[in-house]
Amino acid sequence: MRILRFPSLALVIALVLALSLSLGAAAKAPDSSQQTYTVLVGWENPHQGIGIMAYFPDTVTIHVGDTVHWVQNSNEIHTVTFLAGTEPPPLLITATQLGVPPDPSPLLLNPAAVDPVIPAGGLYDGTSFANSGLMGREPGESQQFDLTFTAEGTYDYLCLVHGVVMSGQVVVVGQEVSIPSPNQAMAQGKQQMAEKLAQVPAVQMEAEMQVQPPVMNDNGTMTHHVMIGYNDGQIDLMQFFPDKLVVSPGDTVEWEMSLHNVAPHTVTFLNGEPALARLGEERFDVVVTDYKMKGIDGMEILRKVKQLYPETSVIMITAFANLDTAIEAFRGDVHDFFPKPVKIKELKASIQRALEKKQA
Ligand SMILES: [Cu+2]
Repeated sequence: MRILRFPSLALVIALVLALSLSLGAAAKAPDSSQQTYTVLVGWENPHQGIGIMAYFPDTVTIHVGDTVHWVQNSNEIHTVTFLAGTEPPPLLITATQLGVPPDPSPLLLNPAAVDPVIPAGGLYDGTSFANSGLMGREPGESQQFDLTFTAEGTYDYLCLVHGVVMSGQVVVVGQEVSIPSPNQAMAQGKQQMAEKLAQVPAVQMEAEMQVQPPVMNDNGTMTHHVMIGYNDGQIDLMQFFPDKLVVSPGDTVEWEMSLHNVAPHTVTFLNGEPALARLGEERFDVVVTDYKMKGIDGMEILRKVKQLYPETSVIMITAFANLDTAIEAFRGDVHDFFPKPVKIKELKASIQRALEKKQA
């Protein structure tokens, strides 16, 4: 069966080729006039926990026959979805609705929202639902999405993860209309990005002002408040406010989701044990560990890393810095050793050196 398909496929290709050759000769506009416009999907600084939920540029004007090429530009997941008049499918769906057991998770990603729906040949005339599927940087998520527009019109799209806050538009005009080049359109996108980034400090301050002050309890202990996440339209701060808190034994810390928040978050304390388990699963270039942790100590992590991957650099941080701990650590071939409080700049520089050493 399979062998039979080849000659027929070859015939189809030959026919298509002949057809396009004859069309090419007859048509006025050659294929080279078809352009590809790139649109960046989202923006993110994962180190600072800042994300921008927007397409850059948010509106792109193209000629009929041009292609729009969306490129994933953040770790945060997004979609590029043309609803064409249909209702947006919810991103999450209950296991019961999907007819699967509610274990281990009662909430699942909705296939109707996260599975790609690509029109035949990537040719889109704006009349049907089209979806990039889940774009992201995890395995199984797509990094790019392309559509070639075949009809004049204005086509709105949005991200099913972030809703209408994150929306864009493709304006398709006839060949006779003069429009910005792909480079000019990208420059516009970069300009929009710079404008959004300039708003981040103000949003950061807005968020910090919403944190509840600590409260003194009857027994003399304190209750501290930490706000989780903050979102101001397209600017999303994936941070804890404050991100560092000094408390006394007996104090309580209450974490609360910000009312201005769109993304799900967790509050998770990692002790050494999960880290040790992960060391067995994959190789890391650099491991940063505390010297003393609940459950396991940093020396044990250091030994395990060196035993499994002698080339991995280990950086140790400790509040119990004295000569003995330092000697013990350096004997165990630690790359660097920092007493607390750690200056982040120094830690970054140390990680950088460790990475360079590895590449050398
Ligand atoms: Cu999004």
